[in-house]
Amino acid sequence: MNIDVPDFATSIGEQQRKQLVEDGCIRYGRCLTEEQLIAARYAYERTYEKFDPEQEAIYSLQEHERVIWMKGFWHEPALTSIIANPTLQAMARAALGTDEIEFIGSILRKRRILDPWGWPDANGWTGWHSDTFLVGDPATWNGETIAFMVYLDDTTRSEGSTEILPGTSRIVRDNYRAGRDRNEGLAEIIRKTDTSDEGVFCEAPAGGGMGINSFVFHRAIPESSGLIRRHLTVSYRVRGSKEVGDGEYQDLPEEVKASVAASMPEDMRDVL
Ligand SMILES: O=C(O)CCC(=O)C(=O)O
Repeated sequence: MNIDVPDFATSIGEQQRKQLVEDGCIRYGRCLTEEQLIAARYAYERTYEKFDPEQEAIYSLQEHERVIWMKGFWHEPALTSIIANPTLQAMARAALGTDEIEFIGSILRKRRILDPWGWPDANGWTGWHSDTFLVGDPATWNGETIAFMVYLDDTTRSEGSTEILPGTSRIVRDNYRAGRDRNEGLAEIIRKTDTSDEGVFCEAPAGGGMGINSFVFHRAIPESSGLIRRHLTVSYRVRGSKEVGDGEYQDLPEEVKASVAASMPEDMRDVL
């Protein structure tokens, strides 16, 4: 596995900072201890055990994916405490170019793996997209968002790791700032990548994962292992930036926020 940030890093080197800003993607080694990882896996399973698509807190983004927003697991400290993770926070500060960051929200995801699937099952959609919906108005733009997937199991291409399109973060960010069509100039890159095996795949060990900014083109690839890819996504933005992101943490009642804070060491709560 090609990892860009070593296990349990608490600071980010210049090379990695540049990669985060320019490529908009990083693969990191373990940031959870074995004990934290085991606790998180059981909390994940408890959360999905209660899965109910009718509940407000829990819904599905796509046919083959069940997404649980933080409202569905705020009472699980093994999951909420990951917001305080020193490696994630160091990478978020480097990616966003400031120490003044804030937590936006967190989700759990589970793919349905009842049958192998491929792009034809997605009505021909190749899956490529960026998350620019998370970025504020370019006129008042003062930041962007970074989302980390923390893997609960070793994740390779066989488990359908995310694939990114190198170079697209810079192109989409420049288009965005210049007020052009955000996807201008990407068709050729997508065409080439879709016909080659040369993609950049975000493989990482259990307790590690990957981070992507809001601009980089990425997609989830079909899995072949028949194993569920279990992960938690944790997102941050520049503090005080326009109301961007899912607004989900900000929407939680104060008593819930207090409980989330209580799951984190006191000196790591300033992202809340
Ligand atoms: O599940 C993945 O690998 C990609 C997730 C994704 O596309 C997104 O969060 O926008």
